[in-house]
Amino acid sequence: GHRGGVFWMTGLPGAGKSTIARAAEMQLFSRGVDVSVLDGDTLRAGLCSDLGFSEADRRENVRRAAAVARILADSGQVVLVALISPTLADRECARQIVGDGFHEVFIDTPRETCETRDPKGLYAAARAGKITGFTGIDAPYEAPDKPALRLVTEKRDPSESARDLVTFITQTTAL
Ligand code: GGZ
Repeated sequence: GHRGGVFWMTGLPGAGKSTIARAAEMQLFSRGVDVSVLDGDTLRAGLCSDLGFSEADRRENVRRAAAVARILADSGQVVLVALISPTLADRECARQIVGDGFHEVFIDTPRETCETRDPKGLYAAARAGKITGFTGIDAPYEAPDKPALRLVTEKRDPSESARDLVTFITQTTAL
């Protein structure tokens, strides 16, 4: 059967993408599922270390992540991609690259909540003008219209959101 798939997790900075992806990875791993996580931090430390946060660089970041995700999914992996991927057009491009087995997952956390969490102090830095072009403050985020799955994270533990994601993954792939 077709075991692989790409679960493309989009959302604002601080929405919980990476945390939920890592928790879901552990839950899938313990079920014996071949799973990998591609997240912005990891990619930008290596494969995408030449890229910044301009529109063009974000587009290229998304394109590379999609190309890698496709290779991994074609080899049978469940791939969790955790990228802001702020524009509808860039996510549409990712969908084209991945082809069948692309599933958009919206990590739906209001900006105010992300800003309150501010795990790395980047919202505060953006408010203070120390960072410009920060998504949610002075760079756009276009929420998905009809995501395959929406995870509302407010008032819920990341491991609960991860469990919902894992349930969705097992329903959509032949695991
Ligand atoms: C958005 C930024 C920016 C700007 C640095 N805008 O919470 P984080 O810190 O660790 O995750 C964010 C990460 C976003 O990288 P992505 O590759 O997911 O972005 S995109 O899909 O748009 O290419 C954030 C940090 O990088 N960061 N500056 N200006 N996020």
